Amino acid sequence: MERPFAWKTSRRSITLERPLVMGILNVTPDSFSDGGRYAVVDDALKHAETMIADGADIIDVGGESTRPGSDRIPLADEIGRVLPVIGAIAKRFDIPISIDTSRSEVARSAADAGAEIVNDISGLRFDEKIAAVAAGEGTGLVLMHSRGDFGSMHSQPPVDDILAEVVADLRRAIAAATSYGVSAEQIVLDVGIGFGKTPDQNLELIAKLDKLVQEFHDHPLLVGTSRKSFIGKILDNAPADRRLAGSLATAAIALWNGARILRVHDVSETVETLRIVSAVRASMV
Ligand code: 7PJ
Repeated sequence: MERPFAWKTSRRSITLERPLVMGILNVTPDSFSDGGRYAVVDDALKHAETMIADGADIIDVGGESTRPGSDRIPLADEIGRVLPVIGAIAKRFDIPISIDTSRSEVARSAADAGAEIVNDISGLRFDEKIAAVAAGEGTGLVLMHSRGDFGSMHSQPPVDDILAEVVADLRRAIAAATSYGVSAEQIVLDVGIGFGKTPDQNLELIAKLDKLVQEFHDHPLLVGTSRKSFIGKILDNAPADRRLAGSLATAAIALWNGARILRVHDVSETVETLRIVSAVRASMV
């Protein structure tokens, strides 16, 4: 029996009775415009508006790329990129905003500017004080599984039993969050597709997601497969802009296997996919 959940953030309680779509909003310097701050914020607002119209439930704002080969950017640059965008979205729309960061200073500023969820791809490994921010501000907290440090995240030697490793590491992350006073209702877990896993292990985690749902029955699961390279690998090395069908297939399977929140680039297509999966699911009873 699947339990309906609610996710406690600093601004509301988000119901998880139906699957939610988290729309990805990357805020990186715009190489096509003159790079002015106004252009960046304006583009981000338009993108957010489109995703909301398409049915996004949460907007995930990120200023630092964690893709393979990316370098860390200075803290001030990360804050400078995301803060104006978060402020502008929070002022214009009543939609939960999450900040994709693994730095507590960014998390705190973002929360002050209106972000109500902190999405930490390091699961508190890079900066444990993220948990202090989540506890103090009452934000939602996504603890994602990853391996290695920022530079070595995508080149980790594979482990034998990825499921066991994810379970053990997420348990540790929950314990760390709890020790700072973060409550269970604030915490959402994520297997971290593409972070320190082989392509086959990414597939295995999606296939066996139901085991993690059972294991962590107190916490909703978020999954992000959108346009990731393991999809391209199966599809004859399709580039990121040819991975939509693959992304939708994995979103459908993740939902079927118990994921509650899907983090995606293509919101309208994902919303339609999830509606169909939910309809089939509902006909089982
Ligand atoms: C994820 C993320 C993910 C969560 C990124 C990309 C890489 N946050 N941030 N889960 N991936 N929670 O989007 O390709 O899978 S950045």
